[in-house]
Amino acid sequence: MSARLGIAIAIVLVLGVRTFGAVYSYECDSLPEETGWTLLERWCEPEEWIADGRFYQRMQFCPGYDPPAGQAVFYGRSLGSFVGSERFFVEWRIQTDGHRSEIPFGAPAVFSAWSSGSVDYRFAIASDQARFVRDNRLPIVWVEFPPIAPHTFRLEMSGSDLYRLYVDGVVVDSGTPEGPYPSSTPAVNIGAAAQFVESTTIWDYIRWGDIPFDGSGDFDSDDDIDGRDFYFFHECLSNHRLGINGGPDQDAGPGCRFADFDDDTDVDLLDFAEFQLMFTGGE
Ligand SMILES: [Ca+2]
Ligand SMILES: [Ca+2]
Ligand SMILES: [Ca+2]
Repeated sequence: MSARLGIAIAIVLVLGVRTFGAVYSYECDSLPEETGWTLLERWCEPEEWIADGRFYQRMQFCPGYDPPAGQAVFYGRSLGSFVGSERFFVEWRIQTDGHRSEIPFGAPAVFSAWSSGSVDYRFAIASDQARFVRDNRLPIVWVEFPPIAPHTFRLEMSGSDLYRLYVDGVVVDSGTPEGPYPSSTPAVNIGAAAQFVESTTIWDYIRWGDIPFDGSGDFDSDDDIDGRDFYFFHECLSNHRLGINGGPDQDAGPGCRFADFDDDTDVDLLDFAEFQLMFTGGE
């Protein structure tokens, strides 16, 4: 590793990675309210904590209340600064042991990119199934996946032309959106709740912003390749998760196309060599 990259890693560790360039990133190394999220609802004092760069939400029943009235917490954050983005993504990595029978009740885990207009992308996520709703007038999309493992959800939007949903690197739904997004006072809400079954949900990260150009090395689309980009490049190089792997001859997944300099879908040491050549170290 070059001295410049060694320095870059140190910079990233200090910065902790927040809003920069055209990307926002919550890496779940502190509680949401400590990083600018707004508490929307907290019912019956559930336990929440941070461990190993992950945000835990333990949802239990509420003493004195019969189900369905378990604990719940929801947070929100504006997407206002991204209105007009032509190539927008939201990506989050989540694990929950919550039961799928909770989904009709808006539990066990929820993620929504919503607005005051007609365009919403709303998810209820259980251990082995997720429900994806864009509009109550449109068909519900159900997604199945292996239980109680971290899963990577990624939604890409191109203006009014296309939305595409990936789970663990595989396209599970796509089509023409009802309009461009982010638009009409957009925001992201996240949270967890227990209605009839208790659960623990673990968030690893939540990110959104302009989709970086393929093979650019510039994750945050700010026209340089620096330590901030390296944080995400290194993740792509060393990834080992369901359907998304770093290293030679592995598909590194849609979130890592920016790191694939030679356009062969993997992120390996050949890509790393190119990243080092392109590294500018600017801020
Ligand atoms: Ca994390
Ligand atoms: Ca950059
Ligand atoms: Ca490659």
